[in-house]
Amino acid sequence: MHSQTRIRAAVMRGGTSKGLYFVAEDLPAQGAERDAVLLAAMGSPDARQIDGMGGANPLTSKVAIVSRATRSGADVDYLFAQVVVDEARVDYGQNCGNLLAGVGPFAIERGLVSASGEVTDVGIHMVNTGQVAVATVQTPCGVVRYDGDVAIDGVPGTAAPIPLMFRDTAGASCGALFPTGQRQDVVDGVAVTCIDNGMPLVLMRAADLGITGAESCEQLDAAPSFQAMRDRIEAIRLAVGPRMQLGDVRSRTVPKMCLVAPPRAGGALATRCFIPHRCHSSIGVLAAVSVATAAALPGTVCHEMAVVPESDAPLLAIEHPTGEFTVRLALGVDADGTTDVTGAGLLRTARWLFDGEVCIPNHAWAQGDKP
Ligand code: NQM
Repeated sequence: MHSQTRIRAAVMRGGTSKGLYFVAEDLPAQGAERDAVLLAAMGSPDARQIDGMGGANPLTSKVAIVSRATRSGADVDYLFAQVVVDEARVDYGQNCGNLLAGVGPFAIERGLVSASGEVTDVGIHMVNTGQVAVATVQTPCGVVRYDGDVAIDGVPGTAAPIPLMFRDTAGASCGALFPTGQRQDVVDGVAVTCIDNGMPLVLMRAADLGITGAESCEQLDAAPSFQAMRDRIEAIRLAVGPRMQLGDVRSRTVPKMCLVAPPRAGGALATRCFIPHRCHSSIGVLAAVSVATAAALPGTVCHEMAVVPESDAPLLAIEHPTGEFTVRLALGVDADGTTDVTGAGLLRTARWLFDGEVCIPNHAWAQGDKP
């Protein structure tokens, strides 16, 4: 009798994240068993994830579960799972726009979508929140192309471009773009903007927390002198969770916390994001879309300090610890004359790294329940 069960999986880099990609039917159905399998696959809970495929960081402990679309207007369903590194917990309460970049290529490689010429548009239903994103994959001669000349900050070298387009992401998780009903609130004496344009975020001015916003992730994560600031950020997060319609967020991965400062490198705004407890080495995709949205809209904590080009489709370079992330916003004007963000586009790359089977110890399954 084998002591491990093999499950077909690919390892891909999607944008600035990395994770395991599965076809849904290769995994147990949704529930405790699937979670146990994903935890065993990644090696959680363990800060080093030494007994699994995870990379001991939230950005490399991610899973994409892909299947044929269950709704019109999309080709595939993509369910994102954040496998918590040091807790026995799998969180489905957020999207990941970085792993999203790998979903189009994965769907074509696995035959869920047919390549359709030089480029193939893949409509991806983001099951976690219900919106459809469109990814454009390079498919010369019907084969996914990974090499190319596009560089994204946070990833060495260059690769083929994968443009991603989002619409209707406002309020994806919280029910409204500004879920507290205001563009600014004061929590624990700090002015915050709670926003959700695809990712629930709490924006705070770095200066209001006594820092410049140019600090490194290492400093922000570990320096004893910043412990009081980290505790304060978490206290604000716990306080705003229910007001953002997210309930008790003590053991959730959202909202993310984002410190903003005036741009230092010619971009629109400087950021340091906590996801939600560790500093992101760059910035999440939908986090960048949400930050850009806050920068463009009057009344938020960052609008005044942001440099936003005059245009109905401005390009905003969101600065982060390892460079910048450019988002193109589509702006419209509501019936009442207020500016509205109607969509966003950006460029990512992805790479197929490994194709094979991940081996799951039999103890991950309840006895007799193996697939
Ligand atoms: O915001 C990290 C990442 C993400 C999520 C996180 C993401 C997004 O960089 O869409 O991509 O915020 O946990 O992969």
